Order: sequence, then C-alpha cells, then structure tokens
Amino acid sequence: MPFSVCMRDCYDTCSMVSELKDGRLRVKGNPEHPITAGFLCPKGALLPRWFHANDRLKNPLVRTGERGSGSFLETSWEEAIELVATKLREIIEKHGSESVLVYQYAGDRGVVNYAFPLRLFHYLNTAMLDYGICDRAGQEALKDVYGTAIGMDPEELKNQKLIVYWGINAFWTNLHGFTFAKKHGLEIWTVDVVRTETAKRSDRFFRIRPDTDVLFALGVAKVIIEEELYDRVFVRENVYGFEEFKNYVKTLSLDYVSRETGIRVEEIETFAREFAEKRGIIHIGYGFQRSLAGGEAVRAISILPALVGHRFGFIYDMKTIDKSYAEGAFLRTRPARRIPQMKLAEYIERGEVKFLYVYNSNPLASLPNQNLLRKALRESDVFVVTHDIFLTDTALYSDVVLPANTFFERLDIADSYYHRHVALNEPVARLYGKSNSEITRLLAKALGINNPYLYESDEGIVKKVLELNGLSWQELKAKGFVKVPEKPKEWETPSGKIEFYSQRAVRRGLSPFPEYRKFEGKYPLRLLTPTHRMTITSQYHNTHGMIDPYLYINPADASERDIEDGDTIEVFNDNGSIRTEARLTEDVPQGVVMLYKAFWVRLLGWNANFLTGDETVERYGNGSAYHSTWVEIRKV
Ligand SMILES: Nc1nc2c(c(=O)[nH]1)N[C@H]1C(S)=C(S)[C@@H](COP(=O)(O)OP(=O)(O)OC[C@H]3O[C@@H](n4cnc5c(=O)[nH]c(N)nc54)[C@H](O)[C@@H]3O)O[C@H]1N2
Ligand SMILES: Nc1nc2c(c(=O)[nH]1)N[C@H]1C(S)=C(S)[C@@H](COP(=O)(O)OP(=O)(O)OC[C@H]3O[C@@H](n4cnc5c(=O)[nH]c(N)nc54)[C@H](O)[C@@H]3O)O[C@H]1N2
Ligand SMILES: [Mo]
Repeated sequence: MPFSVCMRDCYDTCSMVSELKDGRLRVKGNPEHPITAGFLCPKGALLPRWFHANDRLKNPLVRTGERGSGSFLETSWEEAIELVATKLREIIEKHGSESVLVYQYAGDRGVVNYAFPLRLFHYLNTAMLDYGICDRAGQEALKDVYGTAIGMDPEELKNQKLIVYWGINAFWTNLHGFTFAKKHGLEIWTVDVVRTETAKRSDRFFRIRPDTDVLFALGVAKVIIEEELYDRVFVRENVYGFEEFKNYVKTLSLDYVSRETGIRVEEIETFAREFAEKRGIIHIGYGFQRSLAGGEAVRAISILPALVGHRFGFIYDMKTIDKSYAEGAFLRTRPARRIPQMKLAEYIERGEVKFLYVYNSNPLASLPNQNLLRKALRESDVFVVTHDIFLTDTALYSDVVLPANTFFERLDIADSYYHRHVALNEPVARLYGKSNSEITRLLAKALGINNPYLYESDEGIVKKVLELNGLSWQELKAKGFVKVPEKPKEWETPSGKIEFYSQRAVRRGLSPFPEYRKFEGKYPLRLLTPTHRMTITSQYHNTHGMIDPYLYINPADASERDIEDGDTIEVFNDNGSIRTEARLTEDVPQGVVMLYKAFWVRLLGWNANFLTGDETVERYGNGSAYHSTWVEIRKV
C-alpha cells in the first residue's frame, strides 16, 4: 500500500498507509513510526471524508460580482492560467515586481507543495512574506537565550521523568507527542490559563493568569537558585550571565509573583523543587506566545531547563532538513522586499500590493482584524488569485480561483516541526484540481519563462532534496520514513553559551533579562482564541463538521451580566462584534472568555478573528498577538 503523510500544520506529521478500494480512500496510521505509532487523531481518521468531499473545487473560477458575493463564472484551465499570467505581466510592467506578493503558509507541509511555487516568485523578484502568524515571538526569544529555537529530539523523552506542557494543549494539538510521553511513564504537568483537556489529563495543573508566565518562570528560577537546587557545575561551565540573573531574580518577591499570576507561593515552591529534582523538560507551546507578552515569557521559561542541567531541555521547533533547494531563492537577482505577514491589510490599504497570489492558506479566516482586511480588499484594486481545494473565504474574495488537489494525489515528502523523521507521501488516487507544483509550471510556461528550475519534476525535487540532506530514497521507499541524524549542537549565541543575560536581546533594545509588563485593553474581558479539537485552524470546518462555535465564560462573569448557559450574546470591541451562544464553564477563569480560533466565516457568518487584535510584537519579529484581545459581552 502507498505511504502517505498527513500534511497538516500540526506537530505530529503522521506517517500513514493509504489505498483506494472500490473508489473510496482508506487511511491507516503506519505502525512502524516511532512517534506517530500507527494511530490517527480524530481529524486524521476523517481524512477520506475531506478527500471525497462534494464541495471540492473542480473547475477554475473567475469573479463576476462584488468581492465576497460568490458570483463566479467557471472557466477552463487554459483560460484561467492565461488570465493569471496576463495580469501578472501587466501588473509587473505597470507597478514593478515588488507590488506582487505571494502569500502562503502551512496548509500543506510537503517540501514540494510548500516550497516549489516560491521558485516562480523568486524568479520574478516579487515581494515575499515575513512570516509572523504563528510561532515567531518564541523563535526570536529562544534565539536570544540559546541561539536557536530547535530544542531536544522528543524521542529522548524516553529517558526523562517529567514533562511540562507550558501553554500548549498537547492532547489536542500534539496527540502523538502526548501519548508518547504517557507511554514512557513521564509525569505530566500543564501550565495554562484554561483547564484544557491536556490539563485534565495531567498529574498537576498550574492555572495561570494571562500574560504572567514570565513572572511565574522567574519566581520558579528564584526558588531553584536560592534553595541551591540548580546544577552548579553545568551552570558554571555553560551559562553566560548567571550571577547577574541571580541578582535580577533576588529582588523579586514571591508574594508579588503569586498575586500577579494567581498561583499560590507554595505551588511556586513545589514547582521549583520538584522540577529541579526530576530535571524537567518543558514543551513550550506555540499558542500561548501569540500575545504581546509572548516573547518575554518564552525567554524566561526557557531558562528553567538549563538551570537543572539540560543543554537543550526544551521542545519548541525542529528543523531537520534544508529545503532551500526546493524554494529556489537563488533564482532572485535582487534581495526580496519582505512584507510582514500580520500587516497584510495595511499594505493592501496603502495600495502597495497590486497582485496577491494565495496558496496553502486561508487568510480571510486566519488573520486577525477581519473587518479591516475585508475592507482593504473591497476598496483596493489588488488582483487576487487563490489556489485552494475548497471555496474558502479567501477564495470568495478572489478574482481567480484555481482548484488544488490534495496530498493523496501526488508525490511529496514532509519533515516535522516536532520530531526528527522525514516521511514519504505517494500518490494514491486522482480526483480534481492541480497540485501547487503543477500550477507553478503552467504559470511559468504561460509567462514564457525558459528557466529549467521552474520545470523540475516533483520526483526530481524530492530526490535532490534527499540527496542534499544525505538521506536515502531507497530507505524512504521501503519504510515510509527516515530519521534525520542529529549533529552535535552548539549554542549559537554571541558568547557561545546559554545566555541568561541576553546580548542579542539587548541589541534589539530589550532588557537583558526577561521583563514583566502588564497589558490592558479598553474592554474588561480577555478573549482567548485557541485551537479546536476537530479543525486545523480553518481546515475541516466544512468537511468534518463537528465544531463548537460558542463563547465559553466563567459563571461569575456570566451572572454579572445576567447571562445563562445557552443565551444568545453579543461579543464586541472596537474591531467588531459577533453573536453566538454562551456556554458557562469553570474551565475558563474569571476575567477570561474563549472562542475557538478560525472557523469559516462563509458557514458561520462570523469567526473569532472579527474581534482579534492585529497589533504585533515588533521586537520579536512582528509576531502575532491574537490573545492580546479584550472584549465586552452583553445578552441580546
Ligand atoms: N486540533 C488542532 N490541532 C492543531 C491546530 C488546530 O487548529 N487544531 N493548529 C496547529 C497550529 S497552526 C499550531 S500553531 C499548534 C498550536 O498548538 P497549541 O500551542 O497547543 O495551541 P493553542 O490551543 O492555540 O494554545 C495553547 C494554549 O495556550 C493557552 N494560553 C493562552 N494564553 C496563555 C497565557 O497567557 N499563558 C499560558 N500559560 N497559556 C495561555 C490557551 O489556553 C491554550 O490552551 O497546533 C497545531 N495543531
Ligand atoms: N484567532 C486566532 N487566529 C489564528 C490563530 C490563533 O491562535 N487564534 N492561530 C494562527 C496560526 S498559529 C496559524 S499557523 C494560522 C494558520 O492559518 P492558515 O495558514 O490560513 O491555515 P489554514 O486555516 O489551515 O488554511 C490552509 C488552507 O490551505 C488549503 N490547502 C490545504 N492543502 C492544500 C494544497 O495542497 N494546496 C493548496 N493550494 N491549498 C491547500 C486548505 O484548504 C486551507 O484553506 O492561523 C492563525 N490564526
Ligand atoms: Mo500555527
């Protein structure tokens, strides 16, 4: 049976085996894979439903009515490609290549289907995205301390006693990682604002107030240092700025930490003592760092495993293979103009983007401040092309929509941002649409480009990327995955050590030590918009169905507003307003409300991103700050 890889934007990157039987796709986990271990998550198990969905796009569409109205005319592939190429040529001639922006993200994580289309845009010297939507602040923060955001190989958890899930709902977002830790008998702790399904399955749950993680981590560090529970030899030899850091935390009062974080002093001490004794590992989440406090928090948290003697005792990101060949930035003749991903609306509003090519992403569901983005699109003359499997909200606002096929319909490979395995994805069947790489070749041809790099086959790219990374095609073909060996890692900081005193942060105008800052909004309730069990950001809303678009609120906050379970309410702030039903639960604390992240607006009439803030964390790479959103609620 052919091997498949679940290409979703997800930690696990499951290796699977698939077949087409009586015209229906069947998918199973590949039992040989050390982490993904032959079972699928609830979303993965429904992949055949997604593959066979009735609403898959079949023919290219050209817009005939207002943006967003849904008036399109079906057209042939030849005409659609010709139209896109003509527009692209015209706009480059009139406004220059930097008025063209390719907007893509991790809708499909295949090396070919993620990266190869970028070759065309590099060749054309267009503007490119400066990614900031997801994990950017944490990336910068970890570089400040370790020089890299790449932490430990999670398979090493086998030899550990304790893992802390800090601001990550691993039971939903990293099920195979969570299961691996459980299977190997690790003690599991969770630090979160919400009592998540991960928290409910943990040995300990530390419930923290939003944005106060930096203080909690510093408080824990203080106890570990002052009770002399840290690894003296390791710290002496490998840490830069320990004495200064020690003096920094000395001034911190645990009572203050407790008041701000909502965590009792005894709990802070217990955390510190047991974390040191069990030499804990921390899986630092992506979710919680999407706030104005995110970068500073990650810096502080990442210090804890080093205190207890781990060289790279955190899990955050993993980059095993070099994919730059597939992306082909070498085709550029001048450096790229980079447009911050989170500022798309502003750039469109200012007329700086005249041609937008979207693939692997659904920004009209996933970007914050949707009212602003939609207004910018409606009022500008930007020509928008979207390549997607479905008629998403972004497709609805596009001038041309090109049907994509799915990963079951083509060859590719994928690495993971969690583990060290690269997996093979073989074609199983062919239904509708064209792959990201096919479209790229068609566009290159329609533009009259001769460069052979734009016509390389999928197999050619896959084999070349494997070869450049010293991996064997034969082994991959036989097993469905290969592990990328780990090279000895150094800390790529200015001092060559783990920097508790961060010189890189200082250079960016930040304090050498992680700093606590309070953020307040104009409205009283903090809105969190985390991940949903059955979707991947906006994906699967239309196919898997099982979503819960409710506002979760603490009973105390609800009763103050005369709201009962099931009441229809309005949630509003200066960005927008939405209506939904209230669900009362103690799982969210007082002062915090929760909506799941980014459903299809087309299907629901709204989503959480009509409320979320688009302010970014400038000194942390313009990282997104979705969670720094405040709202008020009233019964309607
Ligand atoms: N099922 C499912 N899986 C997914 C996705 C999905 O949409 N659905 N999305 C994928 C993507 S793109 C990503 S980036 C990852 C994200 O994976 P996670 O990091 O697990 O995602 P989130 O649920 O956004 O955030 C994790 C937690 O952060 C908590 N949090 C918010 N603010 C704070 C705070 O100030 N302090 C602390 N300690 N916690 C806080 C939230 O309550 C939430 O439980 O998951 C991937 N996997
Ligand atoms: N409120 C709030 N919003 C958030 C977040 C949050 O925490 N809160 N999290 C943010 C995060 S972490 C992320 S990563 C972003 C993700 O935001 P997006 O990048 O928009 O991710 P998806 O919603 O997964 O959309 C991916 C799209 O790619 C399409 N696709 C899938 N496979 C293929 C393919 O092979 N070819 C083509 N051409 N298209 C394909 C899918 O159909 C889907 O429409 O969302 C962000 N949005
Ligand atoms: Mo993400």
